Amino acid sequence: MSEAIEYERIGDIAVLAANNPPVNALGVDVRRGLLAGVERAEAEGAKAVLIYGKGRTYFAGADIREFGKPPQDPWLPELCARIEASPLLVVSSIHGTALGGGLEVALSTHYRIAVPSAKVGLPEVHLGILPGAGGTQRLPRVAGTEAALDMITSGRHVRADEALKLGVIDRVAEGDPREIGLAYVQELLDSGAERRPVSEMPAPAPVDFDAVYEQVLKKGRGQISPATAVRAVQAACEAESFDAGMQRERELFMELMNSDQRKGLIHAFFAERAVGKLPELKGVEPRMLHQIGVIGGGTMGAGIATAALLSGLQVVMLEMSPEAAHAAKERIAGNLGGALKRGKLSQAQFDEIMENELTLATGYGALSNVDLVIEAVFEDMDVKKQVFTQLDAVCKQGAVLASNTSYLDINEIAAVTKRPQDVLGLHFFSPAHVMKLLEVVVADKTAPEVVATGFALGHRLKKVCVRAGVCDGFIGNRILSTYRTCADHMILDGASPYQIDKALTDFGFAMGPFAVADLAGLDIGWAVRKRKRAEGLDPRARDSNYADKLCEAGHFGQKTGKGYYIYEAGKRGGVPNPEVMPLIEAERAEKGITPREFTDEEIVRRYMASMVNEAARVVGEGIARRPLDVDVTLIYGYGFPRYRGGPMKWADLQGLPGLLADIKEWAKEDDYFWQPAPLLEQLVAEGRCFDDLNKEAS
Ligand code: T1G
Repeated sequence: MSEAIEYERIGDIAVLAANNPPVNALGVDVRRGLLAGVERAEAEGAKAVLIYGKGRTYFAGADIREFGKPPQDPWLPELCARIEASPLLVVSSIHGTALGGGLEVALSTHYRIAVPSAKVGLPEVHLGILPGAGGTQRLPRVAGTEAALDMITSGRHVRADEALKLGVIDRVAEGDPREIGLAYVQELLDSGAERRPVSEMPAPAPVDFDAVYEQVLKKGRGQISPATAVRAVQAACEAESFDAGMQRERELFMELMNSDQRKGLIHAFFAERAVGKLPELKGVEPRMLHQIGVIGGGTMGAGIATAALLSGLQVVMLEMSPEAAHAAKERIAGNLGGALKRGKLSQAQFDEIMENELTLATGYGALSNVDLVIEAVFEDMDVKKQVFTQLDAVCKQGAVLASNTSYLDINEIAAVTKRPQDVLGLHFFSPAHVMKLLEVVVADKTAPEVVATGFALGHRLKKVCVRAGVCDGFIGNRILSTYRTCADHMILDGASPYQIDKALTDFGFAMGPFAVADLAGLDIGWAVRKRKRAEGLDPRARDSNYADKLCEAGHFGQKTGKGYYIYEAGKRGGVPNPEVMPLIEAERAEKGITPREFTDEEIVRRYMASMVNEAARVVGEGIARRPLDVDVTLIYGYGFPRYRGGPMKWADLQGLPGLLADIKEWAKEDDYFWQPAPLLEQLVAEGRCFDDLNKEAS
């Protein structure tokens, strides 16, 4: 018997305990152990089988690491069918998270009990596939078609109490999964309970599947797995038999398994876990964090303070006047009010935080005992230097001094202190209590345990942390600046902001670059362009000024009601601002440019090639440790469609040689902007891809 499944007899009951840490994934050894265990129980004349998971959870799903490799017997659907067909009474006892294939195994058993904290779900659509071991056929039979469609297309985890109401599980009981499982099996045996093969239950009632399909497809914004899963559930209702439904599920599952979206989503799943694993942090202990200081209570500072308070940290909010401190407190209260409304916070917790966890201050002395400080003051190097000079004088030995700057040089900031080893960047994304990305910016002298402390703070704030080196814009903003410039070049050459935005939302971005600019504020881009002009632009750079004219007219986007789009109060989204194209046409004329047509395909190709090329530079220079760090940054901070896996995964799937060939072709028209990144040329020359670098680094 495989040690992945431990076999034990307790009287008439055979107990199969999964022992495959960390999450009892249904790898081939587990599947073989389950099959052998059921067969042994039958051969020995047991009356019932209890299946549960040791450690932290019941089966959390198929082993995702097996995807893309030749499948090994027994396949999960066949194993489920074999368990269900057993003449013995087969019962699951669930704790932790019974997800995907885990819930499908549970549904193939005849009864299901769970502890109150257990959750169940079929999250396969988040991996670009659909439940492929009978979940789309069995779940609707126990929970009904609507509930099954909701669970399968959303992939959400369902708590035990809701699962009980839906009929997904039969009993909820406090206690150890093994003990409550044995008691439940004995109760069933004593009462003469019958086997209950779900596959023999009546076919679920159909709904208007075409309407559901269209609605789910639209919501997927280009991701196809949820809508495809609707068709699998439809087969449960309409196929002439359970087996025919299973056949249809298998066909649709294989279609998705072979898709680029599955490759992209699986890559994203592992990348967001790998990104926090850095060899330089192995064995490095972060410093303790109980109280942090935040300097500057504007949108960013208040957001950072909110995230810290929600994580249980005490916060000292430093502002330069009592009025500003009070305004910061109001912003934080407003942010926490959102958590209150969503039920993430109770009123008592809200009051406790506002009365005891948050301290307002107007003097640096209040920061003398904090473990870490994050400054979120005006984006000006002189101002930052003044702040860090004060912090160096006031903060206790060992306090971590962090800047939230989005592009300024952390080395230069650290140099004004006597403790550069304690200085790093913690670049949050606005709103900081909502956006999950945190760039941990490591300066030349930042000590390893300070880096580890930055990651520990980020994880405590439930952020996805990415290590970044020091350069203008770190990882995300540096790449953004390049692909945004590419968009501006296409505007000058003939495309419109509205065509570009639509082409990129059709590609899967949540918003196009111009709608994003309106959201962030056109004054931010304006300040960057002015700064770069002041620093001295390369004469070969194609500078554009049409957007400056919008700002000079006071149009900063959503915050002024007008930018590339015009925004009406209470309405989502905006309509194109008719003042924009005349400004663009005037600049084209001024520059002697004859506009040309762009296809949506060319817009996406150029935009993505510029993103990948700059990302290759960022990886090549060590600003990002691996290509996957760029993927995670763009997915979590810049609305990159997750089902494409990030720009580097997308590039691998497209083929690097073709991208490099395009870049070289475009370099004939503009050899300043389109300079192939050395790393891209090297990988193409060696016949390698970005994922090879991820594997080498792990
Ligand atoms: N397969 C392989 N490894 C897995 C895994 C899985 N299903 N789930 C987690 N891991 C690894 C993960 O990479 C990490 O590894 C460690 O376990 C801890 O995970 C036929 C085909 C269960 C809620 O989609 O949602 O069944 O980094 O850091 O935050 O229809 O893991 O330590 O080396 O996430 O406590 C369906 C995916 C599969 C569940 C736990 N199942 N997993 O979260 O820990 S498809 C899923 C999760 C399927 C069938 C189809 C979460 C979790 P390492 P973690 P966590």
